[in-house]
Amino acid sequence: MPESVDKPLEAKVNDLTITGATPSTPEVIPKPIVEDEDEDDDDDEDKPTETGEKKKKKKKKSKKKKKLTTIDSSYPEGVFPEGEWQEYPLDINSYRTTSEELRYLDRQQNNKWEDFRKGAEIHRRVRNKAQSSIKPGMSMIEIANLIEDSVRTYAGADHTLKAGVGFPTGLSLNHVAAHYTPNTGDKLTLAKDDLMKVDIGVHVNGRICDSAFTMSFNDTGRYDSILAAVKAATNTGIKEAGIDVRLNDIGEAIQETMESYEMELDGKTYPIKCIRNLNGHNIGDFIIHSGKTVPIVPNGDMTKMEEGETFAIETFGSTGNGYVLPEGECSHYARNQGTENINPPSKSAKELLGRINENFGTLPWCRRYLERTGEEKYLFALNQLVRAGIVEEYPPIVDKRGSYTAQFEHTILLHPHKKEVVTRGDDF
Ligand SMILES: [Co+2]
Repeated sequence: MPESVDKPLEAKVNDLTITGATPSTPEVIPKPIVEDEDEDDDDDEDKPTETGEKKKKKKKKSKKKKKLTTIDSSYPEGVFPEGEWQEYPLDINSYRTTSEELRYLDRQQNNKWEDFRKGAEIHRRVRNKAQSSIKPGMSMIEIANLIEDSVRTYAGADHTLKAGVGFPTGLSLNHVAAHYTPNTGDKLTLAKDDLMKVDIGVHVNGRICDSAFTMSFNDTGRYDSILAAVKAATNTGIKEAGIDVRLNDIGEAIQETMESYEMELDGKTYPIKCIRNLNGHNIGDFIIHSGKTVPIVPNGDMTKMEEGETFAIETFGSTGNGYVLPEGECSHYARNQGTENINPPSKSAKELLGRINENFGTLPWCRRYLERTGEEKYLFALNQLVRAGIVEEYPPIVDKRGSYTAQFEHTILLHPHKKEVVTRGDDF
């Protein structure tokens, strides 16, 4: 989930991050273990959806399907697969790789790392299911439910703040780069030539795994070069990231990789540009965009990454302007930090804020999630909270109509001795 920067980049102090990783030291890349499910099972039998009829039909086809269970039942010891390990890029960091003392210090934080690894394993399994089940013709609501119900089932938590969905599932199509998820009543369906960014958040005790990929259903290779460009750019960002690395330098390396690609579309050649006002970001506990911004073009920010930090490294490529603006109906919202002292402007706004705090805290959420808590007819109160500055809205952000945008994203952990691309899988 990217952060968009509307001000000139020079004025920007903190925000998003994006990275991609090129396995510099290919070690073990965890593969999702899916022995406890079959690929088109429905884990959401307990939740009525608009597709009830279709699902019944599917069930007849695959009688052997087993229900998804919690991720804990696959890892009863509570030890989850590690991500991909990479050594830090700067020479001054070479002592870190072998330091016993640093490894000891890292183990002190093991609970935190295990939470990330658990979320990452849920992420890999959910996206594995998404990649095998999502087909053109499905409604966006159906796709969102498939993903989110799987996350909730694997997390198996009795409260949304313990573990589960970390932010609204991004399902942005074509020139829409990010921050689209369907609201209730949305009739949009996925078409064969759509280019869909699937941005999934999974949190465990507030440790958020933020990772995204792009899906194409066109089998003529139409989108191959933009997909290759963005995947390579994200992997460059991941490879360059590390303790003491300047954020500006990561952006510079990402842009160089991304913009070495071009794409031919219906007889015309387009350069693939970085979307320069979208960024990767620090990830804090329960706070998806925390502190530092990881640019995808050089932006003059000489701030360095530091030991112990966690980042989402994400890049966006586009055949359009390489710049996004807000457009369309809003679905994404989050509490603004530091607004605890502002009084909600009405009784209904106060009650709604209570519901938001109790269910999401500072995690981002969308209208559908609010409705799951039992809220209805909340829009007036919600808009009051937005106008009062207590809640921030994050509308869809779009490049030029007719253009195509793609995204890849991983979450990385800056351990004292090495970095861990915790959400890495065998798919991307
Ligand atoms: Co993100």
